[in-house]
Amino acid sequence: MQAKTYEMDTAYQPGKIELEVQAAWEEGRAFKVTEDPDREKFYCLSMFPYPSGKLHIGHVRNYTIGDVIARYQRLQGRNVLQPMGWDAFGLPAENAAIENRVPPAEWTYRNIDYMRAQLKRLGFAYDWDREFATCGPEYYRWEQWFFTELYRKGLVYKKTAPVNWDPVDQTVLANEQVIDGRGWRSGAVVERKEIPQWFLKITDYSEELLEELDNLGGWPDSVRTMQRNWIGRSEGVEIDFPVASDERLTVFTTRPDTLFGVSYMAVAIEHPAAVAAAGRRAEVAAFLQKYRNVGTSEAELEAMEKDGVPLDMDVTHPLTGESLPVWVANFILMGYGTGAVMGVPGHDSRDWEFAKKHNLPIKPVIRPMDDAGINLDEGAFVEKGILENSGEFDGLTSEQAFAAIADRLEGTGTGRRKVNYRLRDWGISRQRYWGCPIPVITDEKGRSAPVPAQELPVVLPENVEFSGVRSPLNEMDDFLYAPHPETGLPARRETDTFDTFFESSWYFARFCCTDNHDNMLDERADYWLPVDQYVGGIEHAVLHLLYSRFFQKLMRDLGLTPHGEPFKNLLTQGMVVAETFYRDEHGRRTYYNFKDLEFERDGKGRIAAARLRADNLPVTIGKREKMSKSKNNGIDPQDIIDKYGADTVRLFIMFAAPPEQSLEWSESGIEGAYRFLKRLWKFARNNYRDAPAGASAVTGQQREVRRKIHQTIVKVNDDIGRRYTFNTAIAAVMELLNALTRMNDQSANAAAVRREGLEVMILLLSPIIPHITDAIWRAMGKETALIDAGWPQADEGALVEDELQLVVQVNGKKRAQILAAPDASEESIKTSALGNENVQRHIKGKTVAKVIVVPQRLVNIVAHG
Ligand code: ANZ
Repeated sequence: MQAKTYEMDTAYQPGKIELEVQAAWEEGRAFKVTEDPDREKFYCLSMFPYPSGKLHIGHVRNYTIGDVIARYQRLQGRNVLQPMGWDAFGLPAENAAIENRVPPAEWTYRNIDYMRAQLKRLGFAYDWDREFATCGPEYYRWEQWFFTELYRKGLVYKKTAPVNWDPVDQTVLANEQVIDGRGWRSGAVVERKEIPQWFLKITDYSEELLEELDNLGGWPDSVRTMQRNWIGRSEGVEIDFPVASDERLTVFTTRPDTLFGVSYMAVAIEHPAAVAAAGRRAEVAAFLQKYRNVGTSEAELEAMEKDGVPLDMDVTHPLTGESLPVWVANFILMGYGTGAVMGVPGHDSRDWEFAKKHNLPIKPVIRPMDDAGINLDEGAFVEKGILENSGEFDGLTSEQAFAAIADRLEGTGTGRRKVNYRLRDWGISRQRYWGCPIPVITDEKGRSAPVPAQELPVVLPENVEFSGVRSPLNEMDDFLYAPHPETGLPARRETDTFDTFFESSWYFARFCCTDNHDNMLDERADYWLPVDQYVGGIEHAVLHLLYSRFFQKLMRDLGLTPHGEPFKNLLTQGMVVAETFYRDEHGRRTYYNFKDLEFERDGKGRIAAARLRADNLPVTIGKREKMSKSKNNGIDPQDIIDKYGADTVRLFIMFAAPPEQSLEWSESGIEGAYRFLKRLWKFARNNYRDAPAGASAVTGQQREVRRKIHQTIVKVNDDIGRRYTFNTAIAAVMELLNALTRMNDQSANAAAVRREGLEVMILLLSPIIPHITDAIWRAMGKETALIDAGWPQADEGALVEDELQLVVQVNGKKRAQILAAPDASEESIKTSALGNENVQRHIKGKTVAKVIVVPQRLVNIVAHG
């Protein structure tokens, strides 16, 4: 791109210059990239948005951070890819469709158009040629194809799983549509219903997903820990408790050392033993009925009162031969381990609660290492310790006993060591319309088959009457019926769609080759992947990031890419918080938005009091909280852009806090950012015209300011490139602007220093405030476009301190300090040290035997009397 000089306007007019600069980028296709094997690549990606309607402040923060990193990397000379797209399937489109009677597709595309314009207005350096929405068949056909490949590899299976069922609307509800246990529209009590659904075998990858976390050094530790906990690897033992002649009840335990403390067994309500007993005993049947509709999240189970009833069966302890009762209990998960546990009330809190409630024996078998007394009447002792009441195992530590008991059980064939994972296979079926159709056909006899590749995509009909009660697909015969691809019998298409996490699990790879209509990925993905910097919200720490890692491994194992991990570095940005304002009236709290309030501020610009404009009466100032609809403390970023321009918003966001911390929204902060841009503009206007080149002969203050310019380069480079502390980088440039402005020397040399300073500030700030810097750069008559001008290099010569202070010692005692140029000769330093007045006094009448110069530090004079 050719730069051209023009006169700078007197006033800073962000609205005008930002649109001009954006038009120039667009015309020059400034952010379009292609693969270049000779250049180091940098793939910078921000989590793509759901097109909900308009950008919220969280998006703006996320995308500004990503854009600053991308632009910085480009100035470093890297070949930078920064794409953008739309995570476009999902429930809100269906809800909006019901409310406004527009098809979800129409609503979605309209939102995309609006939000795209907003992103462009913010000046993000995206390669827009790669844009796609996941609801487009050219995108989702590849995930359908991918699914059918996984199907063939045996990584997909069907099994029944519970859903929320609304008995009035006769439909499945998403978790968000269940409010206090009732359907959001009908108000009916929601039931749990088991229906067949599709699953991906993510558990085949548990070990790899866990192990490779160790290599993700560019991820926050907190995210890696969350993933580790989610995968939840447990080493334990499976133990068989004989029931009758050849039946047995198997449990999984991580504490085989407590085996002698078992006083009962407990099974989940879905466990076959419980189901069988329910057929025989009404009490059991009633219990299962009672808990059938209760949620099964671990947190819910943990919080519930521990309830249970005895079954009509006993088991035998494999080591003591003792007979133990079997109960069904509401806190056992069918989906974990074997769905059955051995109850050890002395050493497990849940078991203790249960035993207390049902009067089961509590037996101590572990005592503390330090022999501290324990009281099992007050609670379980859950730590590891020394075994007691455990026969021949008495006296062993818990660790020793784990091994000894596991060996014994393995030896007698009544148990085996086992590693369990908390991670479950991924249920990908959603009973929703606005999603990617699952490409499966099932014939009259219930035989399912994947849709053959040449018949893909299975296109989701977009022009639908949407009532919201049931997926419209169920009424569309054209969509529904097709012959079975293998048996040829009449068959029906799957009407469920993929979980929308399916689309977001591989979009980052598709950005590398959006225009390939013959393959899901090609060699361009080999070039760009992995993503070098991923930026997004911490709320995606577990699912999205885990599924993406899983998909990357699947793509690798299908031979689509050599890379096994998708994201090399991960930055999770903090939230945006703001004050809340409310009134409590009639037992209800009403929150008020900034827009509707008048403020009184203290000397520091902080809000001291607030009144509602409508009635001019005070409102209470609440805590700072995450901007949200429920607290009514959001601001619309568009209002701020319209008023101050994109650069002010970008500068405020990057200046107010380091990216991972929460950012406090403040109007005065915005105004501060705006004032800085006006000062920068003014300084530029006074100094942008050609100045005499080369400022080598500078002296005194000029030299100091020049040193500051180059120190700022070093600092900003470290702050942006390594530490990601953009706020301190900006602060350093603000100081530099102050120093440059203060230098009111009118000489040609000083003008050259100011002009050099201006050029450096423009380059250093250009990733953050790309419009104003671009406009000034062009006014300066630069030949190369700013985005390709290259990051400034500090001039080592300018960095050198003028004179160094050397300590002068006489016989080991400090007697003086002298100044010397860093490259001063040893002789001149000696002469200067010996000539010092105070030194003279101390060597008076003595013979100088030796003068030792430690370069740049000290001079030691040895003198004898
Ligand atoms: C006996 C025991 C004694 C246990 C003791 C703990 C402490 P993690 O670490 O999560 O793998 N458990 C096993 N399967 C379960 C299920 N389906 N639902 C609920 N609880 C289940 O924990 C494994 C422990 O959780 C197992 O070890 C079992 O209780 C329980 F002093 O067995 B333990």
